[in-house]
Amino acid sequence: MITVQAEPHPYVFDAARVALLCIDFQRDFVEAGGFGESLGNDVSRLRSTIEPTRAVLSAFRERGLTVIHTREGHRPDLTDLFPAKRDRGNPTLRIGDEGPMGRLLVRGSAGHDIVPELAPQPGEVLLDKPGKGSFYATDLETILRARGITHLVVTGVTTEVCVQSTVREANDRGFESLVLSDCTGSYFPEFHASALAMFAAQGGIVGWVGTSADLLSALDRSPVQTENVR
Ligand code: C5J
Repeated sequence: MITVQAEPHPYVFDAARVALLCIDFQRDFVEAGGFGESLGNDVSRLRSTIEPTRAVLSAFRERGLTVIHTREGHRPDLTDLFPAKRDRGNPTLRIGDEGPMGRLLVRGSAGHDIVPELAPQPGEVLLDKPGKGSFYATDLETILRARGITHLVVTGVTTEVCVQSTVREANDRGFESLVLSDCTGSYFPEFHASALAMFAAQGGIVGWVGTSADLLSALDRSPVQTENVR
């Protein structure tokens, strides 16, 4: 078992039963000209998440552990886009409209891709989702249960939107999540801080919060048995 220093208390997991979740590291959220910027956000605030996440991704890859990437987006005909989602945000530029990186949050557009630094590799799960939570209208739960995954190390953007929805959905389904504070980010530093505080409050009511450095040192201290690990 691997033990990571975390809040509200150490997070303990079996490498054969853990998955790294990389949520929505898409150009549309992280780069200029994408959906995030169309909403008036300063997307440079998310860039600090990339390097620590790249280090965690490398550690999981080196050990042959499960890696899952998600992308938020919609079918080109937008048949999976509720007005309740479409009609929010910038009224002059909406999901599906043409932006500098192609149609905003539409599958197949350049902006929908994951940033090159964190691009999925063959053998890793790539999951497209129409909502904010990664379990909503996807087969994520089936994939996790088929692999015997019980624990999730969570990275991604943005902390208080897709990360928060996913971690809450995971908790309701019985998965134990460690959210990495430096591998998650928000356009609003105060929302990042309060979302993390909420996860770990009340004895970890939603999950654990830790850092990439503490996770990496715990992995280095504990040689992983690669049998049963994908
Ligand atoms: C947002 C996300 N912020 N991936 N999506 O709309 O957090």
